[in-house]
Amino acid sequence: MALRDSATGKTIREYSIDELKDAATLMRGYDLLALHAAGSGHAGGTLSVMDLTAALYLRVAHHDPKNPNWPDRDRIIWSAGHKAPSLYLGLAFAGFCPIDDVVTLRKLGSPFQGHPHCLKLPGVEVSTGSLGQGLSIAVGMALAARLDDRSHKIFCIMGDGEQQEGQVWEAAMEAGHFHLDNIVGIIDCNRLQIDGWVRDVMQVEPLAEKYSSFGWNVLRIDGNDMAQVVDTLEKARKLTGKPVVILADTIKGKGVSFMEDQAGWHGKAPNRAELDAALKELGVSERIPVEALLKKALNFQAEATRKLDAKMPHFSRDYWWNTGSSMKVLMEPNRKGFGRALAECGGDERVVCLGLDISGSVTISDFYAGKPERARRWISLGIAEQSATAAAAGMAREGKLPVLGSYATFSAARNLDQIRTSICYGNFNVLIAGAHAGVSVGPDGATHQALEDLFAMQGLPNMAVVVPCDIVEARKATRHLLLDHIGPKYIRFAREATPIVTNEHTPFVFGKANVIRLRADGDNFADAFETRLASDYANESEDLSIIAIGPMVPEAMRAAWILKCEYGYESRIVNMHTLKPIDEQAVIRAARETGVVVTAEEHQIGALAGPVSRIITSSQALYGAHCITGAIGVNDRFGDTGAPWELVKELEVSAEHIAQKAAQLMAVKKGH
Ligand SMILES: Cc1ncc(C[n+]2csc(CCOP(=O)(O)OP(=O)(O)O)c2C)c(N)n1
Repeated sequence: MALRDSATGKTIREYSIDELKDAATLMRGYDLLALHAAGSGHAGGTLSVMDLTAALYLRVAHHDPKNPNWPDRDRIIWSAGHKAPSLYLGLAFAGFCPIDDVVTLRKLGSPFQGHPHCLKLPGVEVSTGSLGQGLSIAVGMALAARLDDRSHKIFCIMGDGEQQEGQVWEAAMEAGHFHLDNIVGIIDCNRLQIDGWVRDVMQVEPLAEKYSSFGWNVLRIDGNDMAQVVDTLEKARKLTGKPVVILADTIKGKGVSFMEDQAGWHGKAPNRAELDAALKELGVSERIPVEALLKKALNFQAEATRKLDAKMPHFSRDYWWNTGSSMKVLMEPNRKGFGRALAECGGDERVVCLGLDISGSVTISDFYAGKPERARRWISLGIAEQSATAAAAGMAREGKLPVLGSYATFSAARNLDQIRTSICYGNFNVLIAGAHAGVSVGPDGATHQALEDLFAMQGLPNMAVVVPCDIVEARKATRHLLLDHIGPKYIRFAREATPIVTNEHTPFVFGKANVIRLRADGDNFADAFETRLASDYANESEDLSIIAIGPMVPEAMRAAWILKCEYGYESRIVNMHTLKPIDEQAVIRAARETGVVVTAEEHQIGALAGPVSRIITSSQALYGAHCITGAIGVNDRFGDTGAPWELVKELEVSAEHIAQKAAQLMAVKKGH
């Protein structure tokens, strides 16, 4: 029986099947409430897996909430990290943490991060979020248990779409090879993934035959039938000689009729009306203190906001986006510029877009939306970034123009060796989109925030790297890279809406920076600036330069406004949209003509600061010249869970931080 007192070995509480059913229903209610309070999260998959969660945490697994690191506890790994709220509710109902606290889900500073973080919450075994890694971790834990002569079990919860990741099968082979009978894999077979039905995106069945041929015991059950779930988990504990996998057939969105079997509810949170309807249908409206918990969430948020604002650099007034009556700006996500360009240029018969099960939100699906004649050239490869990358190389070798994209962590990090060896080494013509990059994917948390991708991409020979500053530039850059640039190419963009600061007439020349100058503030933020190609720009002997990439360009423009209003300083903003090949002349001129250079990147410091520093320190044209430099970016830390604009502040990549740094450097310059 679960829930043990690790000191005495006694069972803390015995749950009957009916009590477990009831707990699972209540957990579903708390889950939806937490998602509603967060405003984001994964409803479908957390509901489908809730019966398994309740059975595991409250009855089958041996663990002690008072002693989360008890060496003989069973380990539960959530390879499907996006189902984190189910994990949190399993822990909370078992007594590891207060149930009410889960309502702070996905808020800045909450231990209930968008994806599980083992350093933030006791009872979370490992941090997950990048699909396909959990079973390998289970293999490692199982081998360690064997070396230590311990008899605990390692449960690993996965999704059926997740089975598309090749790493799952490497781990399955290892577990079979080593006869790791201390592993119990659990697959939440709800038959849906993000882009639709698993069978349509990339068939994974027959899973029973696959696991069995890899040397596993296979048990197939109705994963929403509590009696079967408990029976099977208890049986799995006892089987010896081979690892066990439980194929649990479930319904995505289980328990809420309008969410059941709906792909659209994969990554969505209910609004208030939907929450009320769901709680009513679950029959838990009266059992959950909804209003009190929503108030708790609001208070938690208010405190997080207060702390964050206290940490921000302060000026004589508020310059934040759209807070004043003038300098108004429109915002749209850069990713939409990528999608628009694919829609416009996709008529070229060589273009082939590869789906990685996140097609709508990265906008790659715009390529074929409303254009059935392109359906043949839209090829879904499922959640399999590594194979897709090498497949793209194969297509390029045959004269195609492949495009692939996902969260930048998955399209430019997980598959790095494939990009390096299969694509770049052969100089193949492949366009890779690093979507949702930087902090813009906020509440998903650090696992999903690519803050390192540019190091690798710009470090690869033959690779061109472009980081557009807004939706308009993203469209121009995509068009250029796709049709005019031959070779490996990487475009990086954000998910959140960011300011639109260029227009159709703004120059965009690959490899050539733009210089942006504040002319006069007015009603419209973008109109207050003038932009020229850096090579056409005549020196105005500004006080300082800010060299920026991507969404940091609008921040740099806002910093220039702050610096002008607060100190009277004139700033030269250099939009270095093409990070590689970098415009060396624009850097040399900024350093020589202004003597102060601040770099600004929404990335670990160095992707931009590194090349700029190299140019400043090693260009003959600057020998003997004075230049004071500073860098704004993420300072050697992981991201966090929080709203995107909160993270801009938390990770110190706002205009205010740029302005503060520039003012410090100006004080040094004046002291010379
Ligand atoms: C390596 C990786 N690629 C892509 C994603 C984005 N992603 C999150 S959930 C998901 C779909 C998962 O489908 P499935 O395993 O069937 O889970 P369920 O439907 O039960 O939520 C994807 C593609 C990710 N988290 N990790």
